[in-house]
Amino acid sequence: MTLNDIDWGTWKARDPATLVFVIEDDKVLLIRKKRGLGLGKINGPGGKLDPGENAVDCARRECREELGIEVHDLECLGEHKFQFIDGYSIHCWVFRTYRYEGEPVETEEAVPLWTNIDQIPYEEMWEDDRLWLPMVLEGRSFSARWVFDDDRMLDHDIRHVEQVIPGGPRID
Ligand code: 6U4
Repeated sequence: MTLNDIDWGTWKARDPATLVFVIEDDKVLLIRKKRGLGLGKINGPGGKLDPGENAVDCARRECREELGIEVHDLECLGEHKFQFIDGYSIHCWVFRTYRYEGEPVETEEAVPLWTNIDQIPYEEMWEDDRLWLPMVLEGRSFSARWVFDDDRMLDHDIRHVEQVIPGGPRID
């Protein structure tokens, strides 16, 4: 299955979701996921939107639930359309911020990992992350589409865009 097998004009994800990258000095706050999709992998905090919730509110809630921090001034820099060959799909908005309150703590969902920006452990992350996380860290906006078979990337494209509008309230 490739990108061309999908009708992107009518594509709608099963789950809208978020990812957040908090930056402080030369470090970025990553997590080791303890449950859910990507269990065991390293990623940014984030997760699926709750009913009625918009992407910014979801991003803030997930940082609170997964790490016990309050994030502010979220800048939406990227948009991912993930299509899995089993039919599942995620539309994920990616945020960056330099402002947060509290100290990240381990929770039932995640272990916090302050990571040097030049030592990101891509080998322990989703296969796509090395292709777009550098853009987030540099503040370059993008829109990307991906086809995955479980956690194996089959096809993708990434475009630079002027602006990314975060998703509105989840209505399903
Ligand atoms: P629950 O149901 O509460 O345990 P939740 O934390 O809402 O789960 P989950 O575990 O379904 O979310 O995972 C969704 C997260 O996975 C989103 O933050 C996006 C992330 N994700 C999925 N595929 C990814 C991929 N290929 N690359 C990536 N993140 C991905 O970097």
